[in-house]
Amino acid sequence: MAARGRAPWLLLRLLPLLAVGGAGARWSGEGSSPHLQSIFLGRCHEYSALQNPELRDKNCTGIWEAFKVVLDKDPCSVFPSDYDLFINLSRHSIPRDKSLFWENNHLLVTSYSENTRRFMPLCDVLYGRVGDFLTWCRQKNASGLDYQSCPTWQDCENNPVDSYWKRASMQYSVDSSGVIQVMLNGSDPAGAYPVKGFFADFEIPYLQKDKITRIEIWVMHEIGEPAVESCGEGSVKILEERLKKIGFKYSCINDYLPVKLLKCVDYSTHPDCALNSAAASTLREIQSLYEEPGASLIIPLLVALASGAQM
Ligand code: ENP
Repeated sequence: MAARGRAPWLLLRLLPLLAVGGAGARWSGEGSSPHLQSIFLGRCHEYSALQNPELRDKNCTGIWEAFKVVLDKDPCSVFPSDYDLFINLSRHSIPRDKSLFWENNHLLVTSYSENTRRFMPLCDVLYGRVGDFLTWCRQKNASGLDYQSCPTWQDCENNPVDSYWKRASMQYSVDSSGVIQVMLNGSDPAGAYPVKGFFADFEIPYLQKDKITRIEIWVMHEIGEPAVESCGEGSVKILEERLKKIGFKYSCINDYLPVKLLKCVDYSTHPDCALNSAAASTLREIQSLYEEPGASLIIPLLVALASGAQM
């Protein structure tokens, strides 16, 4: 009786392991997302009909048809250019000053961008939205999706999901303009700016210098964890030097306050989230930005404002 009672429990524990690249899986990544077509079409219709009605003429069925050609291809032979038609059909403009690039901050970016209301990161653009959080690949030697595992960059470079994000990233960069925001994670042990990654290899090179006024880097740190890197340090310094060399105007802010306040929603009693200390650190940020000849008059004014304001 007891043994029979444990069997379903064991099965439940083992099922996810088997489903996500578990025993016998060919590839190291998760398998294709169930209901891929329905999710894709649902997201496309919701985005184009409700969220951005300027896109109401987009043909979601046609966009899906263009996308799904990769589902018939060998899962290690899907190239960014295989998504050209999909991108051309789903492409739309990105509002000036609203682009938000990032690394290792996916959920924070999703919350902060507020479904395009505040910013428009790639996953809030139609061609990024339809694939966000999803995985897809054909079986290696047969037609039909592989629901057990899909290749990642560790298995082969030209896998369907990486090639999709590469192609989408390039388009997003080309279409971005005005002030560009970049949110990095200064608590990541591997460094805030991956020198090889989507941002470094498929976004920075495609930014259009003549359309961009400046780049603002936000280095966010986990609440209560040590800062691994901050502005001017380690890989962030490498990024700053790269942008300077290309000729972009840029600034770097540690723990950009609006985003920090959002993080603090989950740590409301932590000392780092005490509102006065937030005000003090913002003031330090502003001071460091204005510590230039001629800016000295601004600082006492800000100090007076902040001490009176009791943030
Ligand atoms: P990670 O590894 O932190 O997060 C990957 C997760 O974010 C996956 O669930 C992925 O969806 C989703 N995602 C959303 N937008 C992108 C994206 N744009 N992208 C790759 N994955 C994305 O993110 P990465 O790998 O460092 O990528 C961050 C990049 O996204 C930055 O270049 C940023 O500027 C860009 P899925 O379908 O793979 O499950 C481009 C590449 O926007």
